[in-house]
Amino acid sequence: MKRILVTGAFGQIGSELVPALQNKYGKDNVVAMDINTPEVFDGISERFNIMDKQAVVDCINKYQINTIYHLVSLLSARGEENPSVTWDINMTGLKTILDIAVEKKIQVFWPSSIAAFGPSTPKDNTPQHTILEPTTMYGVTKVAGELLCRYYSIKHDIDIRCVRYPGIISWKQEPGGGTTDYAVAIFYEAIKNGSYTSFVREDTVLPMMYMDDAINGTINLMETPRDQLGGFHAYNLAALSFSVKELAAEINKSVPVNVSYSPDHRQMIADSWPKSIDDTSARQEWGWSPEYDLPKLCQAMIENLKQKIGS
Ligand code: AKB
Repeated sequence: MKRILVTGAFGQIGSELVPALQNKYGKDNVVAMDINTPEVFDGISERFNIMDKQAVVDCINKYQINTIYHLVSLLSARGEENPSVTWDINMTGLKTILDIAVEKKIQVFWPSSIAAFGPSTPKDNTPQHTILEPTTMYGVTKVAGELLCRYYSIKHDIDIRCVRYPGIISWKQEPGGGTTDYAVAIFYEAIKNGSYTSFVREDTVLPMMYMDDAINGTINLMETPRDQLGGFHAYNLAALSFSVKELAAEINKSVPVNVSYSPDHRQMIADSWPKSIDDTSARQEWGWSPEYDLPKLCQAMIENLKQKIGS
């Protein structure tokens, strides 16, 4: 029986992962933890700071947790506002979880990101094994986190699963503090105002993924028998890549949107990341296969957001 803890449960990914896990394993077997929790939530929630190790230990003991999805993280753009805090939250939180996982033999999921790559990484069809020289503190914590997970999985033989998410596009919860946030914000602004000012250039191409694919892939990876995987990998995960101009053109087919461009400091971060990803290992080892292409993604975003915010 799985007894699951999701940290960062009310962020962009957690808000959709928690209901998916509740559906699969039952509401009584999923604990949603975050530093802020909503007043109304259909399930078990716990509110504490990931830096409070005793609170993490108490929660794991209280619910006899055997699986953790550790999602707490400051993202790339916000991370640059206070790199020191970003290091502390992203790395101390992960180390706390890994230390407890060793003691209690807990299975762990931890998200890395395309932010682990940097300007010296090959930009097209970026290989699984390649140069990891990021230029953001968020990226530094992703590379260090991957290495820490690898170390713990070898040294202590704990079961850690890890993917490098691209930008995730979703409608339930807005992302906060990421560089790829423009690819979500454009939908909100198109529906609300018919116009959007992009903080990256129109020719900026980044790897992206619809949330449903991210959730299905994450749960599938965690469900794959360990001996089927070729040792520890932070798996490259691709779905689609497009420029802001191409995204705007696709949205324009159903919702008129006038896009202007005013690149800011986030352009440099976007320029340091790959344009497309080679995810052969994930496809071969655990059957990763995304369903959403650009038209399907835009249709899902527009239909759901129109219902959510009205138009
Ligand atoms: C960000 O933009 O910082 C994140 C990421 C790619 O990890 N969405």
